Amino acid sequence: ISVLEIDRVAQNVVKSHLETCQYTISEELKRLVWSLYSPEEVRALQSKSCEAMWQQCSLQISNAIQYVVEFAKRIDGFMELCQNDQIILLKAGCLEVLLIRMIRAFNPLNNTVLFEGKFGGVQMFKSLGCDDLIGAVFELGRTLCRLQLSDEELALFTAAVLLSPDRPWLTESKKVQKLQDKIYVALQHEIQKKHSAEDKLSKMVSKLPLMKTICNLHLDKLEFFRLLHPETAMNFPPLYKEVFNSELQYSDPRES
Ligand code: 4D8
Repeated sequence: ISVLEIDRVAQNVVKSHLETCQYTISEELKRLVWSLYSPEEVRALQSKSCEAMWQQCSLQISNAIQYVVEFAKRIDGFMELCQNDQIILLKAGCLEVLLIRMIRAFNPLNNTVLFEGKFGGVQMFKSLGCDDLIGAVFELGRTLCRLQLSDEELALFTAAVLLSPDRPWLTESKKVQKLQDKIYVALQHEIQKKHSAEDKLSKMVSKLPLMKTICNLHLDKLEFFRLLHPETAMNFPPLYKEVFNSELQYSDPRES
């Protein structure tokens, strides 16, 4: 594998990320950091019903997933995988990608995250009744922010996570492995260019288990919520339902 090819991989992935990362102008995000939910607004969010807050969060997640699907489609090689594998990779990886993308919208100085235009802390998610899940998400936000990833590193890391060859039921995991290998080489190369700490990549990879825990916790919470409020869960956004339904069915998140 040549330097030329590594550069091509990096350029494609970074371009795809920048085109699909929602908040393209980081200046815009920096400005938003100053708009915090007021205590009254936080109280209003807290006094929402559990169902209404779940609906609101599933909508936000579903909206963010659309950009992740678009990101995946633009990564060279992804569309050449069989349709079955494309769906498996997206279903398995898109929450992890969202959680990594979250650092762009996370302020570690006051532990707040961007949610519908303003920043707020863990308390604003109180009515979800998922304190452990939210706690873990914010902890991940803090630890990932400490790594101070550049947009290039973020792009390559999310692409590598998406192209994980070890997802269950992949039919061409060798092909996925080859794509991921190239992306990791490009990521290591990018890290070296910036003269960052040598162990930055291993530090990034060491956060993957916490992400997996969060994904499983989210699925558990969703399953429980569905038992308690089946009619609300039925009205969740189609893309959210497709990506996170537990039943193995051949739905295609790229179509929504
Ligand atoms: O760019 O799309 O504006 C989180 C959601 C991020 C969940 C979103 C959320 C993001 C997960 C709302 C609820 C991450 C950005 C905004 C909305 C990802 C929690 C916080 C996107 C990056 C920050 C900024 C609640 C956007 C984890 C769990 C959800 C349940 C349904 C219980």
